Amino acid sequence: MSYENIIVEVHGAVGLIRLNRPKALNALNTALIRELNLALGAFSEDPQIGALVLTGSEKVFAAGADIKELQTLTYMDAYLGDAIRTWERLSYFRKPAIAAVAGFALGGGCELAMMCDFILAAENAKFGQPEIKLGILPGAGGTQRLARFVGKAKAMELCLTGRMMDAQEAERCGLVSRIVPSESLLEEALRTAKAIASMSLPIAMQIKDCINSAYETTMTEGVKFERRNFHAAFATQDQKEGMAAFIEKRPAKFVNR
Ligand code: CO8
Repeated sequence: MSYENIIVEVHGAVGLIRLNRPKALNALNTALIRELNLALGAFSEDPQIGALVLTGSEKVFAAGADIKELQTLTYMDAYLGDAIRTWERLSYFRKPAIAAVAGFALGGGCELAMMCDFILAAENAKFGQPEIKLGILPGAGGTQRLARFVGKAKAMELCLTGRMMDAQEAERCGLVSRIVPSESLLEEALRTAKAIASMSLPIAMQIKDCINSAYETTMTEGVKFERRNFHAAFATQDQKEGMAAFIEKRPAKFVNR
């Protein structure tokens, strides 16, 4: 499969997708999102793939939705075409997904990064939801996910002013899990994804489901959901192997990998 707006690579058990529209600062247009969804579908179905890294270039993750494409959108186009529906595919990707963000992650770019399970940021990363400056609002989950990541006060401030925050501030407020030196961002993201991909895939998927349910449900229901998943772990060969390996003082070799 050849792509024009993304670059797709496989690194062992890790699928890597690079957003690649350098002249438009990786602005996200319909064609790019279509390709991204195709690549996600392929990695989803590929049993060799245990984790995903989504990245941009060293200068920009993505400067948001393609404003030139959106400029002429009418309400009827947006409503009847259910604009943005297709942007959500990443949030349904069931395997662990890491966003490796260098440079700008703005608007839809920040929203795409937040659809991943966690964000690793290069020192030069800059995050923001500047839609208000264009006379629109975040439309791919930005108001909802940002508020859950960083809390109401900062989400309000960022979305209402459209200002950018740097990597340090993003780490302090919980938007990113770690800051990595810019020159080693991709290497570190791949190393982290490979470590995750070496674990039991069904267990990693259950962990992802459980943590995500913490944002969708009550504590009591969430704990119950976790317990059911915990019980189910004992039906896997990977639990037998993981515990046997610990007791025999050897590295685990998970079956579902
Ligand atoms: N869309 C289209 N083109 C863009 C975008 C964009 N979002 N961002 C940059 N570009 C283009 C510029 O037009 C320019 O093209 P050209 O060379 O042809 O003039 C080129 O990329 C380089 O950009 P700049 O010259 O502006 O580069 P700077 O380094 O000076 O500035 C910035 C970098 C600060 C990132 C600046 O480009 C900028 O502010 N970009 C817009 C950021 C923005 O407002 N993003 C939000 C977009 S709206 C959105 O994301 C809504 C999401 C909801 C989903 C909707 C789906 C239907």
